[in-house]
Amino acid sequence: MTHCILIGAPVDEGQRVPGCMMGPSAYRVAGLGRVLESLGHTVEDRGDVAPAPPAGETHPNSAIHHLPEVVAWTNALSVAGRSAMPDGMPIFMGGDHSLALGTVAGVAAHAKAADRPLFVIWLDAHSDFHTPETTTSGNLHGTPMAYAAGRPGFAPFPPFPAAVPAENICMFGIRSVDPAEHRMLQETEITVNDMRVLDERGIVAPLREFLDRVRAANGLLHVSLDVDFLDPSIAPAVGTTVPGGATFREAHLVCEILHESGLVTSLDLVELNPFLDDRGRTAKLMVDLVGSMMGQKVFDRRTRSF
Ligand code: B3U
Ligand code: MN
Ligand code: MN
Repeated sequence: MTHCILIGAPVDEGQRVPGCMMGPSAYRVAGLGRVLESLGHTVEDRGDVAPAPPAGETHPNSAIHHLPEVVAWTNALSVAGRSAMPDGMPIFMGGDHSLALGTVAGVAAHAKAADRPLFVIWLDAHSDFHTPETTTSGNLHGTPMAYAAGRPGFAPFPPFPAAVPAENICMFGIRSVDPAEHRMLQETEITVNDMRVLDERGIVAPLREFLDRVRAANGLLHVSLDVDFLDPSIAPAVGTTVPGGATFREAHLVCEILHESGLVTSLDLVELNPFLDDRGRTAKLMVDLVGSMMGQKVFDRRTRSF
């Protein structure tokens, strides 16, 4: 039984398609809390985080938009994440992926204080490995993984508490990487399980390899689930759809294996744009996936087998 702490992060400023601010409400309406309680967990909804007024930071890269707002969210979500970690498992209901600048920072600060290594699984079509210097879209939702990995170039942001070592980062589902991200990723030891890898090897073996490393290191595990990890045919409610995503069955399998590992200690749900949804279908699928990650199963193989 886990104490689940729901934290709303209605961040919309990290990209340009308005609507992610409605994400936390959609998760509540779709019954995220009820599903978790039905699985035997306790649920505490801490409401939506309110950032401080933006302070006016600037950056020489003129493509960047809403920098002061995203810095303010980063500070507020980092505090919310750090203070939730000792009490249970924070589930951050986004909000676009720029919210992970703050959530991973908060979780990393906690991991440092607890003297435990932090591991991150990035379930996403994109690597989100730009820095404010390299982004050409100016959308800061394309930067949080580079911030957490300790890449230089994040001067307007607070210093990241304890960079996540490259060997502790694993990306799944990647199928859209910009040239600058590609160059930077090739300089690191980050595991990039792009769609080519998943098509050839399946999703189970690479996931188990990573989870074995987390277990061996007694690590904390942060999962960042971007809606666009999923194929747009099953999850249309996202601003940047990329064809060729994870299927319904692959996504549930990932979540079930994450549950069985018992290793997940924090979770981001990002990029849901309810304004683009088809009668709540994507919101409901995301809630179902969290259910699988928290113990929902069709058949309990520990007690009976076919
Ligand atoms: N890499 C591109 C596209 C992108 C990243 N994350 C999303 N889209 N959702 C960029 O804008 O940085
Ligand atoms: Mn993303
Ligand atoms: Mn994405």
